[in-house]
Amino acid sequence: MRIAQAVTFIAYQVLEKTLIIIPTYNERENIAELLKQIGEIVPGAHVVVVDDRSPDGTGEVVRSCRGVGETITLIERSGERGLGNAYRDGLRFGLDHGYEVLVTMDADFSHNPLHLPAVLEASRDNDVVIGSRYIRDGGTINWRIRRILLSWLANRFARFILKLKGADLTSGFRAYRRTILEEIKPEKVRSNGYSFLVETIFRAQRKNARVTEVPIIFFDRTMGTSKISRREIFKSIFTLLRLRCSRFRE
Ligand SMILES: Nc1nc2c(ncn2[C@@H]2O[C@H](COP(=O)(O)OP(=O)(O)OP(=O)(O)O)[C@@H](O)[C@H]2O)c(=O)[nH]1
Ligand SMILES: [Mg+2]
Repeated sequence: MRIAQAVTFIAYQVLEKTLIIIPTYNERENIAELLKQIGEIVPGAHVVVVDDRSPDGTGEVVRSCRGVGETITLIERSGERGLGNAYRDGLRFGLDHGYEVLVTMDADFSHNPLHLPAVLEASRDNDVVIGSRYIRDGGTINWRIRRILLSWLANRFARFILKLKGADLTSGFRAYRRTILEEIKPEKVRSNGYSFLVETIFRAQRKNARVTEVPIIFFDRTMGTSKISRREIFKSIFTLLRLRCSRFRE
């Protein structure tokens, strides 16, 4: 299946300059295998790993992977750690290097690289594509009840407070066309955690972006450690309220 998909995508990848952005913090058990699979599934795509100087040596592992310096770039961030900061730097890198389609995905195999072809296909005529757990044919496997509830609540809350359209507004598996990112301007997205994802959709919707969802099956991580904290959850609630009250026009 993988090879068939790869062949289908070779022609497409030649036409569209695609960058896959992977934020990492302590993902040494996952990152090498993920990079290998991405290389097989979408051989024409480039990858940037945005690592926050993970203490477990994720950066070292990336440096030893095949393709580094050619199709794979490692950004080692300094300064304040955070998922939002990593997304911002990765997206900025993609815009500065002329990529047309910029994909974000997690390093822990929750986002199966086999979904990449469908996500990229949908990005041809959409500004933002969300890999969605909550539409027909999407789903979650292995998720603890606490995470299911949290995710459900976060989505409900975002839809209700910000009037956003979409079933899975907190999914980090996405593709953006460069034109919409140029309008949104990643550095203007202020959130620095998981709410970065909600804020980008909020801003995209304000720009009348074409947003679509494609189904994904989300696997809970089996290796490495979780970074979502109670503090992060409270910060996300605050972010939604901040966005609701904001009157920015950009
Ligand atoms: N660069 C960077 N990456 C991060 C940071 N926090 C999380 N990540 C990465 O962002 C992606 C999503 O984080 P996860 O920890 O998997 O978050 P989650 O999926 O909500 O929760 P779990 O899967 O239960 O851990 C993974 O690739 C992480 O390595 C951070 O502070 N900096
Ligand atoms: Mg995860």
